[in-house]
Amino acid sequence: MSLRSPRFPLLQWFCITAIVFAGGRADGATPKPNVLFLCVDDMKDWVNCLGGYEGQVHTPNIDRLGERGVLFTNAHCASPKCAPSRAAILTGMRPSTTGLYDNGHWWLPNLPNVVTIPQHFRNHGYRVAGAGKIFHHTAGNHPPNQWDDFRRLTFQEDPWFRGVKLNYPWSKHTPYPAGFPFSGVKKLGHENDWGPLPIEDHQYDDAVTTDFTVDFLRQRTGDSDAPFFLACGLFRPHLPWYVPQKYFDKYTLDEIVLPPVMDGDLDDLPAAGLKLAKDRRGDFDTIRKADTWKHAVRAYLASITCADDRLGHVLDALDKSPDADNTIVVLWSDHGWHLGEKQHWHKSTLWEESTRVPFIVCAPGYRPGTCSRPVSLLDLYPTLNELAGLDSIDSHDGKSLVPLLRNPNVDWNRPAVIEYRRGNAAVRSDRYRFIRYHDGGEELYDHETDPHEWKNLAASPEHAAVRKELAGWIAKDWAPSAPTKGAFRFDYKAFTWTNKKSGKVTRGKD
Ligand SMILES: [Ca+2]
Repeated sequence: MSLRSPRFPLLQWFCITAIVFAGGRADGATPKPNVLFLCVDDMKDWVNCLGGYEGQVHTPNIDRLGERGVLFTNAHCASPKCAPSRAAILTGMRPSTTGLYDNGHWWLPNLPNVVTIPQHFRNHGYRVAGAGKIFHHTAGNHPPNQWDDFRRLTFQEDPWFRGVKLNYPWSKHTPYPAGFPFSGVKKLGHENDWGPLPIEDHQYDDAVTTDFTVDFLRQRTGDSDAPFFLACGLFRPHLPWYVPQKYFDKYTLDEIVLPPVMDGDLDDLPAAGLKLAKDRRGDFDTIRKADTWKHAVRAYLASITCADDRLGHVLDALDKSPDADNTIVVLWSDHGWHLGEKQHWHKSTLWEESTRVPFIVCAPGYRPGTCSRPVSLLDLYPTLNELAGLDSIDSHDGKSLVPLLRNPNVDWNRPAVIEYRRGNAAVRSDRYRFIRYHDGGEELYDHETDPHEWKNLAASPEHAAVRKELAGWIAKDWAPSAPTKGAFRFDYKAFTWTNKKSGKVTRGKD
């Protein structure tokens, strides 16, 4: 199968996969489908096939994957921040179930008995490998006992880790390279910087991650291989927006379209909403004062295109491998991003900008299509289980999307629920977004008339029934916040956590 040309090879692919699934292999055994698990970081709906950006964004590879599988156009993260979003996807449980609400939580010492997606596949005889950022990237989030092989990030050439604290105990502090800050905006600091680094393309961490993935696929020889679960987690377009110059060259400043912002948009927000909008606004203020808003948007677009290009290498390698016809491919982003909408910079809000994500499921035997039903990335784990014929897990909060893969227009009365920190949630239905904060503050938006979420209808009597119905989907009980990193002593070489109070040891190595 070629992922490059969408017409004839696709038909061929269906025929082949239909034969594979109907008749099995010559030896009588039904081959398990492989899983290529692709993720990107902080990528909002600004990919061409989702149309979130009002200008031109170059994402030919995500677009071609979207043509091959089911493109979910109303997909949302479980939580709009890296660690809680990824922990929810990979454990199949909402933050309100696990208490993993923020980046300061390690998941394994708090949930020592949980079976994650990679572990579940490993328990079913899969060869499980990964590279890059799958769980949250900081040390301790990719325990070796989850994988047969894992290529971790180093940030070796990336000034980000040269901040106050080291995210990676195995990395070394080195001085900033000449030219830093590359954006020219001094007050933004290391995390918000952008530009090309003075290194070769293949030295960027994401290139190392995709090279690992490509090599894995190239080494596959055919029928005798165990099925694989292969995870490839790209760090871009997460900050800092460091990508090779050629991706910046795809965009000129003249063509950059700034996101639409309405004067007075924040006037009808409750206090908790105002607080989220204001969080880290200083970076946005600095960018505007330096007259670099368009430069920053260009850097974000360049980072999207860079990630897309690297995903293209992986898709090409899959095309050429003996596994091309028997591999489920999924692509997701852990959450979205604000570039000035609602006067906000960064993520960590409950609005569309932070929660809507690219999400594609491409499964052998299922027709391509577009699905506009609201779905959650929490649904990914049960979906993979059903597609691969693995045991389902009762504790999961999501629901298999296989009915939507069969028929993207099937009745689906389940909205997507997004949680951010304890007690704050958004509920996204086909048409509406309802938000309720921990202090009772509420927002309601009608996407049919207000796609930018500018008019809060929470106080509108004619929307009382909608508000009540959507509010019913918010968790009644919220787990207490899990102990944060300070509660444990982590030994990164032995991969053990010792609970400072109880002395209990959790092991991340077999
Ligand atoms: Ca993220």
